[in-house]
Amino acid sequence: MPAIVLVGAQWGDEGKGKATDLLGDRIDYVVKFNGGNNAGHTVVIEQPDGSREKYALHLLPSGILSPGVTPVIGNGVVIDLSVLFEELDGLQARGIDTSALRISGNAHVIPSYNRVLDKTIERFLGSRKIGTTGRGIGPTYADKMNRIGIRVQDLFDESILRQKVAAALESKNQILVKLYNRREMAVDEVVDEMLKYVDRLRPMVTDTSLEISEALDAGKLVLCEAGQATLLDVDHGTYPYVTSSSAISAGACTGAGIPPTRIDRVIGVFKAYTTRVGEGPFPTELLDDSGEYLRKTGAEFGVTTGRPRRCGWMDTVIGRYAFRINGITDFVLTKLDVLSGLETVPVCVAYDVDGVRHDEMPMNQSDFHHATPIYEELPGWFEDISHCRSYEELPANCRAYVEFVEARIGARISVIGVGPGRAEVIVRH
Ligand code: 2SA
Ligand code: GDP
Ligand code: MG
Repeated sequence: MPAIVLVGAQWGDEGKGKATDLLGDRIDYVVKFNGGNNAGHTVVIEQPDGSREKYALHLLPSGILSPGVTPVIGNGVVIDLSVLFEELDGLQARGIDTSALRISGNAHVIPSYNRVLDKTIERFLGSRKIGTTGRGIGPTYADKMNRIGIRVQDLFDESILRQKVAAALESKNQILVKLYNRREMAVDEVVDEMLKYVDRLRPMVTDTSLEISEALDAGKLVLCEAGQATLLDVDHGTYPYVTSSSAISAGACTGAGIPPTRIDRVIGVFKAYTTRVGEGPFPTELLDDSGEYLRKTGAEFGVTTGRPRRCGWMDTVIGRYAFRINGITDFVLTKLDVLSGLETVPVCVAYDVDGVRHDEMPMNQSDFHHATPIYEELPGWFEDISHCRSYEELPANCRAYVEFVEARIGARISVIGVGPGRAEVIVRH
């Protein structure tokens, strides 16, 4: 059985959590392959009594909420151990069975000094800051590349763990104390914090790459779920305003340990407008009342940090780029309901960069910073579409919007979100 990869097609918060949850009853494994607790995925589940249960997942894959799904934290993830157990305890307290969770022994652990460094570096960068979530993500991936990272498997040999932490602290303390005037950290304090979790962690740790491969051989359906999104990818995003991991579909290969030949479907989650948290270029950003309208109507605030998200119109240049870079086979278009009530809906179809039209993403960072959107204005619709469950029920202008976006991106939109709830979707294909 082939694997499916699900990615964010913009700057994150497209509704990947909900999209994963929708596939919950069809998949056997859900694998988180990049990022850590910088992610914030919301899943809203309608209850039989009409109430709604809302879950916010950070480190755990969203598929953990579906009974019968085996959740996996792959080798490409960076793990804050205290968050891991806090999140597990929180779900267990709400009656979710988390006992099937598997964690790769090759995943890296976020040591306390990297949380301190992430926040300190951002403060020192001042106006040049990235706008990180402050969770220690960047410094931990940097340590991985520098070969001074601490992996989950290191926790099971205290003497090796001490040696590795001591080696890392040689340079970390120089940076903390000499560069940033912070206090020195001791090996014991770092090691003791990690060892607190060893007994609970041990039974969850396996060779996840092997287990996923065996599951695929046995005909199981595996969904690899990306954190963050295409334009936050460390290679293909708006560098340096990116996260530090591979958030595109190819990241599933390295971050889950599966070969590309195993993947045959890539689902791209795309919001009907655009948002971004943190710094960096954003051509269709609206700094006026329309931006405020989208933020309020779409409840655009960070799930992890609570930061207000920057909002702007749909950008199909980005959509085409995400389609190409990820090899997207199907798009899930979310939050279409948020656009109800607008006289016209502008859609960005190309950029003007210093007088030159660009139909594709400009190659140079500074060109992207100067890109001004070229819009086409589509007629809006006023009906509340949250009760629509079939494509035909959508107002004609709303369908015209979907089909216009489809044509500009060059890919089919298979699922449309018309509300945050599990049931608030239209499945077209
Ligand atoms: P980091 O912390 O090193 O990964 O930050 C680097 C950039 O990546 C962005 N980033 C995100 N963008 C959107 N959503 C994310 N998750 C949370 C959410 C964000 C929140 O779901 O709302 O609560 O603020 C996420 N995680 C990282 C980040 O803004 C930086 O631009
Ligand atoms: P993720 O990081 O991609 O999983 O997305 P987030 O959970 O950070 O943000 C998406 C937000 O949109 C959440 O609050 C979801 O509950 C909500 N959402 C998802 N799909 C829809 C939709 O179709 N309509 C509306 N109104 N909200 C949605
Ligand atoms: Mg999010």
